[in-house]
Amino acid sequence: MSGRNEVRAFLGLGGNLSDPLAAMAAALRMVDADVSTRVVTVSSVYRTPPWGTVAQPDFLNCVAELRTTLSPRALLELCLGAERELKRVRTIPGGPRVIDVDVLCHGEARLCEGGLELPHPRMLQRAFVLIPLREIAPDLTFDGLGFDHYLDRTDAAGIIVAETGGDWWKG
Ligand code: PH2
Ligand code: MG
Ligand code: MG
Repeated sequence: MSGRNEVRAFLGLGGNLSDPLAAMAAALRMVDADVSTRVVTVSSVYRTPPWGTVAQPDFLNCVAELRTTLSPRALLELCLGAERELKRVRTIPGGPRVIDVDVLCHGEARLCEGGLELPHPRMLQRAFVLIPLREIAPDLTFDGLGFDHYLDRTDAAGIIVAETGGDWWKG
């Protein structure tokens, strides 16, 4: 694929039921298998305390950097397709799940329409996204501010590396 029309995009993955490590690896392989999309860098896997008001098990989380020629909407559909393939069942909002694949950002896209808001509206408040994202893309800024600014305002307590390095998802 020519790199000319490719956009740099980031996904956030997580899960806390069954085997989330296997589910995240399978989801990344599905995304990478799409002809219009390749996974270029994956973070370490982090074990993270549940964020939010639902009492639930710890999560495993990671982020991935992509190159894609898909539109934001088509990339979201690819991610939702991977969730469906992995038999994600939606019960309690924000509650336990086998797999969650969120589009964090898509190039410079800023949009808010029909279930898709970019950059992801809550990513800058969530250490379970910021810590793995800083690991693979420390140069990123949001509204002109880098990771230190946002991480100072989040609670990173209890987040630990569960799988080091970016090759754990390869088959
Ligand atoms: N996802 C949620 C709710 N809370 N907490 C952690 N640690 N990691 C997640 O991925 C997560 C969460 C809903 O998307
Ligand atoms: Mg999510
Ligand atoms: Mg989601």
